[in-house]
Amino acid sequence: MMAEKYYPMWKTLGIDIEKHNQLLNILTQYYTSVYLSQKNRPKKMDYFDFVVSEIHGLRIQELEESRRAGKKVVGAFCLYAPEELAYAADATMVGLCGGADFSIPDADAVLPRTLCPLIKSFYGFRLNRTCPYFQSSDLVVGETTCDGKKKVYELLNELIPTYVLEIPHKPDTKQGKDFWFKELEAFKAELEKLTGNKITADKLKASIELVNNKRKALKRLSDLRAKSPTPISGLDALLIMQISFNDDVKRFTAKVNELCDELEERVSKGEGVAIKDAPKLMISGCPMAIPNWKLHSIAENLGASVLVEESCVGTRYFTDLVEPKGESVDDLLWAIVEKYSKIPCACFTPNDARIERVTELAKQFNVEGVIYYTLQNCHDYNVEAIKVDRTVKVLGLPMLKIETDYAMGDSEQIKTRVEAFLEIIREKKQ
Ligand code: BJ8
Repeated sequence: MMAEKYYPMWKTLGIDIEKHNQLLNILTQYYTSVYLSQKNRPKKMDYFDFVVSEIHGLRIQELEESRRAGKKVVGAFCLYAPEELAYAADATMVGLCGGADFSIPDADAVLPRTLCPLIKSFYGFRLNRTCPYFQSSDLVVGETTCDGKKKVYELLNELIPTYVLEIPHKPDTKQGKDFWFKELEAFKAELEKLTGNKITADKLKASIELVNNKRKALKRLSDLRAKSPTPISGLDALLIMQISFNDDVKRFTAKVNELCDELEERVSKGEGVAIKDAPKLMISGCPMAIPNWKLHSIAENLGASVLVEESCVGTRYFTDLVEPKGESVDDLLWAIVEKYSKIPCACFTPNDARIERVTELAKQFNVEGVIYYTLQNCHDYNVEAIKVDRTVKVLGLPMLKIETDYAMGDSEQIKTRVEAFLEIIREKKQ
């Protein structure tokens, strides 16, 4: 990216240009070494490479142009932020930065050190003004999923208007659904106030279709990864999922479908990316926001093939669609309630849906091992590993639990552990 041409825009947004340049240099080098060194990538990945190269440039320019035309931008961190409502209010929803170690020292100056890196990372990005998505957002929408996020949103609200959705922790019960319906009504009113636009049934129907189409395209991509040989690397598929939270929805959906056309051709010709007999893995656990590519990169460089992510940056996002059973705004809100209450996040109790999901995915993708990925100090995912491990054992598969942060300091140690894990899978195969 030619960074200089964006300086005036970044300055207007209040970005710390010098610090931001440091971030861009790190990202460019990391991306080049992790992504551009891969062999035999699908040609249609060109688009996604381009999006990454312009993720702080052209995409922000688009958002700023839309803001000048009167549209609002709503930033979010969680799958529980109902993007259908934002689009129905003619706002744009974007994912905010929270996947890099870069901003953590700034957060550490304020927050307790023993917090999950995702939380520290996003708070640090707002403090150090190097995330243009934060700087472009008119409103941030948070959620009461885990305690760490919930409390840090209070502090974030001192820096940028932050609306917090209260999430029922038993979302699949009647009380949970009734509660969530009321929260959606309140959020709808908040969005109407922010944008000055009324959310009508027609608008909501259109936005549900818009987002459903995105989810369908991602599901199509995911299903193609189950083919043998798999036509795309886990790293590339992860990148597409990560970009899905920032790119324009319509364009992104079209580009994912174009990529899937190419992958279908690859499948019909028996062309794949993984080496023959590569151990087939599922990664299950905490979300991996851009540029968190550490685990995929280690596993695939050691000859494994990551076929599926049971994660919010993965199957939890696209497995279910919003399926309206009526035409009124209330009917459509209830359809959103139903869909969102099926997201199996470890913040919920009990979270049996996740256990079922892991089982289904292990079978669909015929995986030979599961790497359980948890961020440090994420109690929900850390504790839920015990139940997932039991389930994976019943399936007769090995599981490796990796607890890590965003720093690269433990890469060698993780590499050694993944190497030993892949050896177990290879021996089992023989
Ligand atoms: S729906 S997984 S995106 S909350 S890793 S910040 S849980 S301490 S991110 Fe998540 Fe929504 Fe759930 Fe998905 Fe807290 Fe854990 Fe950190 Fe986490």
